[in-house]
Amino acid sequence: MELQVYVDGKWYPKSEAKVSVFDHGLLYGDGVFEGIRAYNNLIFKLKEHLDRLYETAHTIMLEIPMSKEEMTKAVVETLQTNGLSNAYIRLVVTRGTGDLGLDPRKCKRATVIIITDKIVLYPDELYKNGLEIITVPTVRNLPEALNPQLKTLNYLNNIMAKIEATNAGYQEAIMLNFQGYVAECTGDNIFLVKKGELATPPAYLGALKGITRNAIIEIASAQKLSFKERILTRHDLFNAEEVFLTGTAAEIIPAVKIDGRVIASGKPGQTTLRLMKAFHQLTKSDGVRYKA
Ligand code: PXG
Repeated sequence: MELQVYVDGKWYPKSEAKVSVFDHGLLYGDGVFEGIRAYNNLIFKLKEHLDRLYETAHTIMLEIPMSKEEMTKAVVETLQTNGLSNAYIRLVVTRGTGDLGLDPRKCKRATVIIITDKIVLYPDELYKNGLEIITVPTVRNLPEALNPQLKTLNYLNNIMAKIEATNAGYQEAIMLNFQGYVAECTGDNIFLVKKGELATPPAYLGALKGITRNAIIEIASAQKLSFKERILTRHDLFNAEEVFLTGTAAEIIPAVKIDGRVIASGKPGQTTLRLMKAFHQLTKSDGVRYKA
């Protein structure tokens, strides 16, 4: 059976799930989204993802036409319909169908889409040996223009950076903020370890408050690993003992070479490996269960 996609209260086969060409999500990138994962019938950090979705919607004054409880139920039912025990969940809420003008008041009702699909995993080799990444010219959006803490459908800033990385032969890019400080990657947050201390840039300097980022900060605290949010420069990354990226898709992935500089030994570090293990443990136990 074809995968079923939820659109506004009904399920459609993947090939028939559609929105209007007048949907402002398409015309203007006017909408919000989340990327979530389910591990062994548990939806990881669903509450945190829904909180971020609804907060972003609140800021852009987009009314999601269902409560968080109704959204939870719809996500659960979509996973059950598709019989997926391990899944990538894409929740999208667009401004809805309007006219060709910008005015969101013309869109009478937001469109809610829930896609659940098999997860495409990065090759094992990258987790074992680490990624090589580069800094790209495109800087992260200014918080005063389009705050990177908003997870909106306007992802061109990140896509530009991704293109620059792939053109240069790399899979992921470091994005600096307008001041030249390290912000984040195109779809991941970034951490370093130096003198036994874990650090990541504060979100207000131009990063998404990643849910994986937050999980790592909590694990670090439980493990009595010292942690600070602080300003980071490329120099700090080049001279770190360990660097790794975090995100729902990638989970935790070591970075071993940045802009041609080998990071420490050039191999994933002990702290990174320890955090990876604890994170995998957490995904096995933490989450909203949707199947016995
Ligand atoms: N920063 C940005 C800009 C992101 O888009 C993260 C950090 C990590 O956040 P979470 O909450 O997932 O730990 C993201 C996550 C992909 C993909 O295919 C990634 C994201 C969104 C869409 C696709 O890698 N974002």
